[in-house]
Amino acid sequence: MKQTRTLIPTMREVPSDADVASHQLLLRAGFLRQISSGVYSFLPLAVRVLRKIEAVIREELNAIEAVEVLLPALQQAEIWQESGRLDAYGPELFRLQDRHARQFVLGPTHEEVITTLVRDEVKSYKKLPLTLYQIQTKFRDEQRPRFGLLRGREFIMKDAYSFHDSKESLDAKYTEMQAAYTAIFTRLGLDFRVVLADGGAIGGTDTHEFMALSDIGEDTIAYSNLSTYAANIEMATVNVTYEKANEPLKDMEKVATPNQRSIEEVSTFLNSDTARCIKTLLFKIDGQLAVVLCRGDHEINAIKLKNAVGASSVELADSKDAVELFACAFGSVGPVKIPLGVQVYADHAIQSVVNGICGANEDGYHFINVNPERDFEVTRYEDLRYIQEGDPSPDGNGTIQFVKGIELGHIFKLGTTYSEAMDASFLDDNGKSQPYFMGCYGIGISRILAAIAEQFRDESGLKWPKQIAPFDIHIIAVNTKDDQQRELAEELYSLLKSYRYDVLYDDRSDRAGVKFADADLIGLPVRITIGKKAEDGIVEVKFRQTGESLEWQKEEVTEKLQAFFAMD
Ligand code: 9G3
Repeated sequence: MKQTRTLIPTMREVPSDADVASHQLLLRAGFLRQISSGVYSFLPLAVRVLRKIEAVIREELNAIEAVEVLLPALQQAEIWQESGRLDAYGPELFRLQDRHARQFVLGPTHEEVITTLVRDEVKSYKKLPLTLYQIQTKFRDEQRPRFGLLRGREFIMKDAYSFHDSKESLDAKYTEMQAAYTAIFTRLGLDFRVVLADGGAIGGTDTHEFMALSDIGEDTIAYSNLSTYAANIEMATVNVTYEKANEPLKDMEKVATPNQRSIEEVSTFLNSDTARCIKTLLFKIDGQLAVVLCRGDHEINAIKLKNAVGASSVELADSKDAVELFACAFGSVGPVKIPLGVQVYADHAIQSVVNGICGANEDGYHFINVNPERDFEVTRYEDLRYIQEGDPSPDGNGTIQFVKGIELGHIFKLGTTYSEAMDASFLDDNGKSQPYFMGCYGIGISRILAAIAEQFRDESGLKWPKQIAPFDIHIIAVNTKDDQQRELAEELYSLLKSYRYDVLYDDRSDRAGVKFADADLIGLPVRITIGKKAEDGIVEVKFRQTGESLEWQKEEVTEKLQAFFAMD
């Protein structure tokens, strides 16, 4: 490709609204342009990278007998009504009407569409298992689109759905898919971790996320420093045996704590420490008010609470609920003498509190020497707190560290949740109607583009791994007015194309400095510069990943390039 014939609008200046380095570079290197918040145009260089990423994904999915389809983005609301999700999702779901005022949504995902298709076309166990996938644009009206492609409102996803006649068949496919994802992310050159995850609104039992490590990742991964344990902090289980302090129980006392609100203030005021405090939170669990306790030095994880009590909705109560129920402000609420019928859920660590401190349900007062069971009831003890750095790893091996990650893939075992909701079933070998067991598996393709740009860059620009670079080689003639330089550049350009390399030839008449700066920004793996030494048939070769520069005779270029691209 000649640069004068394509569209690579590089920019010197750093776009002010680009909030992460990868997004700045993708804009400056002429890969992307934003047309509205969270909506982007992919320019030629970006399309070439997307196609190479998609090729790796297709290879690995086809290898596990997944079959490609292409489903509509425009989905009639009726099937979302059937699955019960039309009202479950709020403003994030793009809704529209057709000319006859019929309701549609722009697909944020495709469980409803694919289940409807398979329900109509696959009725016998003989046709199972069946895994269908697509590479398709998704629409989600994010409240705060940010970080460029990492959180957009229109993005490209590979989504796969598998249908099975048994849990065992689903388990087998899930394992295959997990291995295929590991192969994909490894081949893409990403530094990633597979982590245990929470299924979120979509439910399902096991689910794993594939996280690219990055400081700008929105997810926090809790991993062991000594084992392969890694989990999204949302669901990382806490496996700690708490020692009860062996001090004698003292009589509970009410003490004045004027204007002391937070756990830190109260523990300091009482010359104690946060681990002796009992943090009391009010939650609405399926609309019902409940008291949730954790130690003062811990935080309640609402997702764990939701999963532990099997609720469909869990949210922090607001202060007026506190006043109504406890006649005091949030900061003074405690578990002692609470209104009858209010459930009390406590994190396991509460059992280790001896002579603790808690709110007295009276503004400006706290109880001291409070002891669980003696002074207050607990309905159930559960693992409700966020894991913390330094906690023992749940697998008993090593201690927990945190790292940030960008979620690039997420796989789920849905079981029969969807097929039952949509009455999607097959006839088993006894002729009995059974709901399919289903799995669903997503990869954020446009997100991968941004994650690779985030992981592979330096101060001068992008550094594409060679397996997915938009082009393999960048050819630059230093002075296009010099016949010898231009001729050698064009000779090499056609020679390398005949060797099936993807070649970008900078045939612009700009100054050499501009071309070099652009080449560093764009970040192709190999740059061949034809300059003064053209007369001796010598070219300069620079490798973008390492910055290494060499001089090659023009006759040895193809052989040496072959060696470079053959290395893994
Ligand atoms: C919606 C909206 C946003 C959503 C969903 C539905 C996320 C939704 C979860 C999934 C699950 C899997 C198949 C590929 C892998 C992920 N955001 N999810 O279901 F209506 Cl507005 O998409 N789907």
